[in-house]
Amino acid sequence: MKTLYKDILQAMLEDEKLLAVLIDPDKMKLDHVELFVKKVNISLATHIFVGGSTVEANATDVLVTKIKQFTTLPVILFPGDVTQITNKADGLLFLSLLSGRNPEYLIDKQIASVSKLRKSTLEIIPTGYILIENGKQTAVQRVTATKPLPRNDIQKIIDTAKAGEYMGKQLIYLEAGSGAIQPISEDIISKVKQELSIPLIVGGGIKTKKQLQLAYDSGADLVVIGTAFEDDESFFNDLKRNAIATT
Ligand code: 1GP
Repeated sequence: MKTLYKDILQAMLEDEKLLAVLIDPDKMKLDHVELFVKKVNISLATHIFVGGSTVEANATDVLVTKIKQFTTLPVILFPGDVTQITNKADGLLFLSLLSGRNPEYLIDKQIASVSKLRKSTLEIIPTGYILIENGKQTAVQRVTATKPLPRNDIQKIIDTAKAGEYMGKQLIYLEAGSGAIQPISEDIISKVKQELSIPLIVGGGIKTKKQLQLAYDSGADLVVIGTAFEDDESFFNDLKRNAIATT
């Protein structure tokens, strides 16, 4: 049963906040997966996302197989490329980079993925992916050869997100870029959220519990965190399942 999207939508309607831990196959050592995923299991995380900008072919398949041995959390692919699609995951963010003007990332790679997806059992979730300027060049920017939307052009950001919804995207993902110095601002999150009736994902540069809470308070339905866990796994201690509920 494909209920990933239904569950995200339901969480949004009930104002239950979601957290995805992003695992980059390029950075995660296979012999560390068990320990890492066990920490994820006892944290507030509700999802595991797997993906990266540059990943060796097959690495995602091997990694997802291993992750699935140690968790019952849904594993969703957040692919940087067609080679990162594996049927071992539960779902796939079918991304279209709406902030950029590179047809490769708007439609060509999506077409190239169809032969793989046609046979797969993955739940495919159409997602409008919007990169916002963050003061330094990000991997997404470099790999996709696109410009992010200027962070001070809030109307353009809102209209891009809304256009995504009109196009039929089921999720909008506001991305500051992996390891961003500044996460997406509260102002941008809240203004985009006000216009959308679909769930809003926010990621990039969130490193503290306070920043996580601010993103939620501003209207993020699902927050993605990767680098902060890669840099310091003790961050999981701040995000133990019962810790935030009492604050
Ligand atoms: C990157 O939004 C994700 O695509 C997560 O970013 O690695 O900075 O947490 P961080």
